[in-house]
Amino acid sequence: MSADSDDPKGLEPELGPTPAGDPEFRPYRHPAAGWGAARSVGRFLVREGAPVEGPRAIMRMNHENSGFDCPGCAWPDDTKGLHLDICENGIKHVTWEMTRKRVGREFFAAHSVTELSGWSDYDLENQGRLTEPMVYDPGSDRYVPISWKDAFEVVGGALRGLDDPGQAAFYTSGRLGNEATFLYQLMARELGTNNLPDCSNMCHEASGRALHASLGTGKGTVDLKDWESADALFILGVNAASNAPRMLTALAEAYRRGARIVHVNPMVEAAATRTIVPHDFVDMALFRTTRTSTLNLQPRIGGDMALLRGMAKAVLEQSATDPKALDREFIDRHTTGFEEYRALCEATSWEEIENQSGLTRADVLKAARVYGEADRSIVSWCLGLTQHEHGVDTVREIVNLLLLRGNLGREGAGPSPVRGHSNVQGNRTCGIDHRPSDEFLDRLAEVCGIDPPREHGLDTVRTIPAMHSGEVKVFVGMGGNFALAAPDTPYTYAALRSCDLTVQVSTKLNRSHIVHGRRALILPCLGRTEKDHQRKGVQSTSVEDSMSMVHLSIGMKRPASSHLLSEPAIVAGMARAALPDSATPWEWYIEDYDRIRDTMAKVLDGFEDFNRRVRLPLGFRIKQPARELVFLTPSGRAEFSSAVLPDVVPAPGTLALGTMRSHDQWNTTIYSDNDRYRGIKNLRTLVFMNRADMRERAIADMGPVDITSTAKDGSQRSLNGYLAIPHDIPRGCAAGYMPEMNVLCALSDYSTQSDQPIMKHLKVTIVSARQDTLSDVP
Ligand SMILES: Nc1nc2c(c(=O)[nH]1)N[C@H]1C(S)=C(S)[C@@H](COP(=O)(O)OP(=O)(O)OC[C@H]3O[C@@H](n4cnc5c(=O)[nH]c(N)nc54)[C@H](O)[C@@H]3O)O[C@H]1N2
Ligand SMILES: Nc1nc2c(c(=O)[nH]1)N[C@H]1C(S)=C(S)[C@@H](COP(=O)(O)OP(=O)(O)OC[C@H]3O[C@@H](n4cnc5c(=O)[nH]c(N)nc54)[C@H](O)[C@@H]3O)O[C@H]1N2
Ligand SMILES: [Mo]
Repeated sequence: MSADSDDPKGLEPELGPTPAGDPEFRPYRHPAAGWGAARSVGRFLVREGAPVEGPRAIMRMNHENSGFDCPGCAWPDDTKGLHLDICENGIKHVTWEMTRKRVGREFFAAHSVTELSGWSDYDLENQGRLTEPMVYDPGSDRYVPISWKDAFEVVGGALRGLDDPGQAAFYTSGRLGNEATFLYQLMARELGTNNLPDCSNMCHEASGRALHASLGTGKGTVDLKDWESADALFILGVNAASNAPRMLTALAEAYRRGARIVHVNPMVEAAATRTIVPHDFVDMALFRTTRTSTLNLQPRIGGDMALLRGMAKAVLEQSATDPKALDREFIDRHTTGFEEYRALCEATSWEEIENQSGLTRADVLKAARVYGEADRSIVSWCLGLTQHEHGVDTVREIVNLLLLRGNLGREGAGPSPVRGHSNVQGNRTCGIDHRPSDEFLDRLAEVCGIDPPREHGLDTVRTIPAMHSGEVKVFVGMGGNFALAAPDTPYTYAALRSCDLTVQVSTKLNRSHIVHGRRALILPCLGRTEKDHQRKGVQSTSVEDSMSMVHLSIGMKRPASSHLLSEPAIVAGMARAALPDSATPWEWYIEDYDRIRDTMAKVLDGFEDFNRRVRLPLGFRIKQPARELVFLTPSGRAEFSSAVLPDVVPAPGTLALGTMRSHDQWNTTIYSDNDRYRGIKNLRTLVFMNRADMRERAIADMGPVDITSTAKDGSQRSLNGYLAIPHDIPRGCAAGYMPEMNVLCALSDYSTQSDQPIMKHLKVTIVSARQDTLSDVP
């Protein structure tokens, strides 16, 4: 199941037909990005009423020191002063925030919450920006206005009234800037809890834990410069054209300079074909496309670890005759566990590798050859690798492979996870962690004069049953849309509804406002594009991208309403009400965010001289010890792992189903029901299947199907009446959209390695709905 070409001048991507593939399938009518993207953006700007302001704001996006950071993905900003370092989805994201539409008190007066619960998620968000704080009034079943002071008192009163601070949970969605993040965790810890679930618990927890165990720090080690000098790029489990579109530029540039690019994904996504580089005006004008792939491999869902093991095995076999195949000096000087790992690779048979990866040995060897021939390799990955039972082992296998050839701590080489939300990495750096280290807590205690709890707190999957059982009574959501993002939708709804108080700090109306606790608050905040005026003038916040660059983001737009507060100010307001005797100068911090940064500089590693360095062009890079070949592991070395391959082959009659995003959505925010690169229009209730799997089940193209998942504990969940779409995906695999498919994800099905919900590998049966109905007829 591969397609490759070593001919750099080749014009047509050689992508199929493949043994697993579908010879009738040709979805890639458009190259990624380019004019299709431009058209889509144009329509979107008009729809959101921002045809003039939108473009003006976009020109200020991701500019060193003078603009705001794109609130979209966490791909780093261009380092060469690119003037249009933007993408279709970033533009949609910004425009969605800048919409002219408003949800004011009249809206809430006109619609009861019961009525709104019948609205679609699209319709809820599409009402526009929230404008003032609202509180749920059970008598009228409506949200009614409340002053900020009273709203803070509701939160403060509820938190003060708890028997134990562990009865509160503070969720963070990865958009929150560093300064608000720091204050938020300080508030939780001053109250006395580490209950800090975050979206990272569903996202890259596996990457953090794996990199920590292997290299001593939980982040990637490379930056964009390294991407520019790698000889080989391996891209695993990322739909880059939709979810990290600015990566396309890096891929196109890599292709042009002759680098090899290997995509590993059960689905051949648009980024694995060709692109029109959106800021390259000559390309745009001439419709000139650049290839972004030299080899595509389509493993089965969960088959990546076997592929990586096979590549390592091939490198080790090669080393019997070619001493340069391994970097022995690096292995001896910087690593431990090599002999054990070598023995494990030898003991893993090719038959097992083929069976578990779903790839032929010849295909695995092709990837191994690219790796073996490259002096500098980068391996990059996203959710296709992490949201699995064995996500940690798989990411550690990436590191194993890199270590074999010393692909670490030098230019153009290393591990490079693609993070999700624009500041999800910064959230963790600045203290959002339900398992904080003692060193961090010691520094926090010393600098901030608090006595933080040492006991670990609740993560996302543990917060939900705790709310359900009444153990957690107050839920605060700092952004995000917990009700829909979390697994097991009906159970999560029931959990939120069991709370005494739910508080959502948000920019737009969403399901988490409609599915609420006995008491509920909506606290509307400024968006990242908006000017944040405080006593000492206009404030900026900082964010950290996927590659550990920290830089400032300054809003430039007039706020959507004069009643909005900034996120730091909302945290401070809640904290002051909850902690009336607090010694923390909450109000003083809000007057000038430089003061927050001065405190952060004393608490956080790598933030020395924060206020000055964050104002440098492009900001500063947090030092990555592993990059300097300093390993903060127990052995002081990079540690090979030796995990046996998991069995990922679906049981007879079942399929492995992965949930993922369409091109036109941002997590739980759906911009439209289209998925352009996969050739889908106006449909989300679908499941992509291999045509042979469909035939075997007598499912017609676009035929209605019922999907039933079976959890580890044997419980079952179903979605009915979905439409089956034949797609180029290996046999035994299926895919559909989150968040709708969270109905199929059992809360109890989280990885024992990472505690992440297993959102990319559901065990399902799919039957033709018609056939099912017929079988019910006596
Ligand atoms: N426009 C846009 N951008 C986004 C987001 C968004 O919703 N919209 N979300 C942001 C967030 S929070 C995140 S975390 C990232 C998510 O970015 P992605 O990880 O790209 O997100 P998904 O859509 O879940 O896509 C997962 C990809 O993994 C593949 N895959 C599934 N199972 C496997 C497997 O077993 N092995 C391999 N190799 N591949 C597999 C799927 O085919 C798909 O291409 O994007 C961020 N950027
Ligand atoms: N089945 C399945 N489920 C998944 C995933 C999957 O792949 N499959 N992916 C998981 C992943 S990776 C993630 S990250 C989570 C996402 O989980 P979340 O981060 O919780 O969800 P989002 O959809 O990003 O949140 C959207 C809401 O954020 C609010 N918002 C937008 N901008 C701002 C802002 O500037 N400030 C504040 N305070 N609020 C703002 C708006 O009200 C909007 O409605 O979903 C997870 N769920
Ligand atoms: Mo994410």
